[in-house]
Amino acid sequence: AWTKNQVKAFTDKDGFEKEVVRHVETTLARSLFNCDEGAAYSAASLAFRDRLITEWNKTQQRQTSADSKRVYYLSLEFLMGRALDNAILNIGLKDVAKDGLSDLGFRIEDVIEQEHDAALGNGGLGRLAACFLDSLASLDYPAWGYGLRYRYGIFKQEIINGYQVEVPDYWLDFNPWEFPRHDVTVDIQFFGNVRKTQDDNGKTVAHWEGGEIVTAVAYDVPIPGYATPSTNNLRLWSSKASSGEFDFQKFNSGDYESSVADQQRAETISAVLYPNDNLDRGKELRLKQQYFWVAASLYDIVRRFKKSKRAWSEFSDQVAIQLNDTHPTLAIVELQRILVDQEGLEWDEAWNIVTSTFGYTNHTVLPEALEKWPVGLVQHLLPRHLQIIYDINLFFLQSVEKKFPNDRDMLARVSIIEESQPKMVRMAFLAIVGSHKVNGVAELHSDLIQTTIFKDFVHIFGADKFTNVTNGITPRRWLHQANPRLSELIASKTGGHGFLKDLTELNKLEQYAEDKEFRKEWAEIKYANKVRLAKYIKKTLDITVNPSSLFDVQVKRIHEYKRQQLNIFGVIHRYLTLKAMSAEERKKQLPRVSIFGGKAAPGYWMAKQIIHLINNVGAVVNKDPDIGDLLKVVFLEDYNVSKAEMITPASDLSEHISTAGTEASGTSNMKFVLNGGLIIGTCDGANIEITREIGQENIFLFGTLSEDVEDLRHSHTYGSHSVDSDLSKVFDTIQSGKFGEPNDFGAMIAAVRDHGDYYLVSDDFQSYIDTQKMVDAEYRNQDEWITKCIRSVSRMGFFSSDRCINEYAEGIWNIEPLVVKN
Ligand code: 26Q
Repeated sequence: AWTKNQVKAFTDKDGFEKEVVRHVETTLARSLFNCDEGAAYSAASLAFRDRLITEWNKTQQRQTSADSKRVYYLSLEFLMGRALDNAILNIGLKDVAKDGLSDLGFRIEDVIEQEHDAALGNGGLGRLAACFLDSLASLDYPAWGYGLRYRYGIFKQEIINGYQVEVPDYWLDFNPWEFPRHDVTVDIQFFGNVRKTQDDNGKTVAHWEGGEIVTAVAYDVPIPGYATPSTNNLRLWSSKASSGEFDFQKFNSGDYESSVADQQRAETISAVLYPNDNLDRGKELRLKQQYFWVAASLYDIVRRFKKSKRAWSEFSDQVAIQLNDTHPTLAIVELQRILVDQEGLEWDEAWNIVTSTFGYTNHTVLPEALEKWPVGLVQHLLPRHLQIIYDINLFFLQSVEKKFPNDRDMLARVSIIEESQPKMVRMAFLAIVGSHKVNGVAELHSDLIQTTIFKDFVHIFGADKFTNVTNGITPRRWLHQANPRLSELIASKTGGHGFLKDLTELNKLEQYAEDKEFRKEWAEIKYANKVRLAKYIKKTLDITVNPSSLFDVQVKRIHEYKRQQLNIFGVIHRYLTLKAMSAEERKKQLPRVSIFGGKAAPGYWMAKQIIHLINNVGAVVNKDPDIGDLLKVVFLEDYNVSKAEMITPASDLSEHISTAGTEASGTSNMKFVLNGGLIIGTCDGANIEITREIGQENIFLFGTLSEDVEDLRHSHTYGSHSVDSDLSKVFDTIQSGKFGEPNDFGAMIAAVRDHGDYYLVSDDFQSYIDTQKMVDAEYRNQDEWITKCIRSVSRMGFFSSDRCINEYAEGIWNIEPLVVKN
């Protein structure tokens, strides 16, 4: 019920207040007298949402009349976090909102805090999608995001007796940021059979018939660009029972109960986000989610294209579709089906359109994360799609055979169908064959996929099909919003907030790296951010930490490859070292707070053991009177985007210590450096490029190089694997029962000592400890330390998601910004 005329876009405090009051009194039907912070949040959000929708409408009209090419970003995850502060800042009305809310009796910080995170993602991949949406809008690209509207996002984590407990995240209670579009629906078919007929020209036509129908309903979320009126759309699909013939028949025959059951089964599809990060668990419902979302999105995209009345041959001039990992790979098959079965195009013509439309981004080389689906399951759920997959594979293998005659091994290796028991569809191979570009997310990662898991495909398609686009982060959320004081300080020295639009302007800071006064202001802001985190730790965990200590942070999903176990073993080693010292010696040591946070996938037992150990170590260390401030160990509950916004600016040192070659890129490494923290890390993912940009003197690198990992692993299996002696002492202490029931951690120790140490914890332990010693030494020289931080920030321009999106736009999508004329 909004039209252009109804909503007056406010520009000042009075206009904003009027809108807030109007929403409190009418939309929320409350009186101003019982307007609490929650209601103030809702009303302020509705006021800003209305404003965004006005611009959203204009943006869509502009794109339609310009008839420009659009990019569609298909992602099963969008880890958006909070929307209100972001909308206020991107529109540029922080002062208006602040003063307006203050007039109404509220502090803006408290109002912003009311918002529940939109947590429709697991970790890096989902947050990357959210950063990309921000950049696409900020750079005026015509772009849509397509995802699923999960009723439950990633679970809420509670720590009870040191263990992770998962609590459902019901977040849709009241969400002012979405617009239900009950008129935008798509019926999605599952199961059924394929019947083939001949048309008048003797051509075979496939008819997919029967099965069941589930309806997709669109929910639109406006995405504001920063300092531009461009407002893009994120369309999320929600599932509901179809109101078509099937249901009516049941009602009419009095089968009310089974009709209700149908409804619940339909709603199950968009009920919950799978909480696995970098792990594929082949559940039928997950495949249903994928097809449901892909089919609805493609229907929408094709519908929009058809309105333009262009020829099919122009499809990829108008449409680019990016696949965020293999999760939307069925889109390739679905578009081929639409073109061949429904639009009557010849196979080859259709396939040319398909392959010139799609791009595929790979986010992992971990074998356990590469998606595969049993052929039988695909056959049952999507019978026509399996036929098309077989045909795609047949034509592909024929072309391979032509190019590499008599290489049967090659054919078996690259086949989209794995000839295992049961047979499996290899989604990554399907995504490669159906796309015109395949990219990794950091240089090392892109090199690795081209030389290992996708090597054969480089030979088949040529190296040009494969490329790198190093990840980036949006400086709007991760600097301006998360660290407003630092953003202001930078603005005061670089001539305004231009760096938020062109992050390379940060290089103007370099001249102040050794400026005494500037360093002082810089240090004060870091200290204030640490005080805020210390207060939060006190409030939530009742642990007192000294903000003058070195804050050492590792926050990310808990995974063996990310090696939180290496970190906690290092903490135990530090504790033992401190305990062994005389009181005199201890006084000379540098106080440190080790801060952990992150969720374990509910079914990932070892990751949960790691959380348990961290908490148990904290319980012992934090109350040891010999230790005091010298070491505190903190596990922050329920790490999410809004907590990251508080934690990131408070770090002195953050840890990015994955086994070399396992972390595709990492993006929190970029966030921490951008916020004036240094990092300790391995030569992995984007750490390598961060080092190149900021200088190796400004980063603490350690550990095995990726090219040596395989040999080292091999030597563990076939040689004698001796565990580092300091690490052995750590194990002995754990097994003495110092940190609780030693059996609890037996498997964690055995993984290193007895089962081949796949992640090379033992190999890297000594260099990790030595590097941490260097950190201590360097932190003592605060002037030097801050200089390093300033220099690093000044050289971080490359890691803006704006740069990243421009690379996709030019190298993969072939789209241009739609410039807004005033
Ligand atoms: C697959 C099949 C079934 C169920 C779940 C999944 C699944 C879900 C999520 C597989 C993988 C993911 C997430 C992967 C991910 O977050 N990867 C990270 O992507 C970041 C952005 O590119 C990188 O910075 C990280 O290095 C990478 O780990």
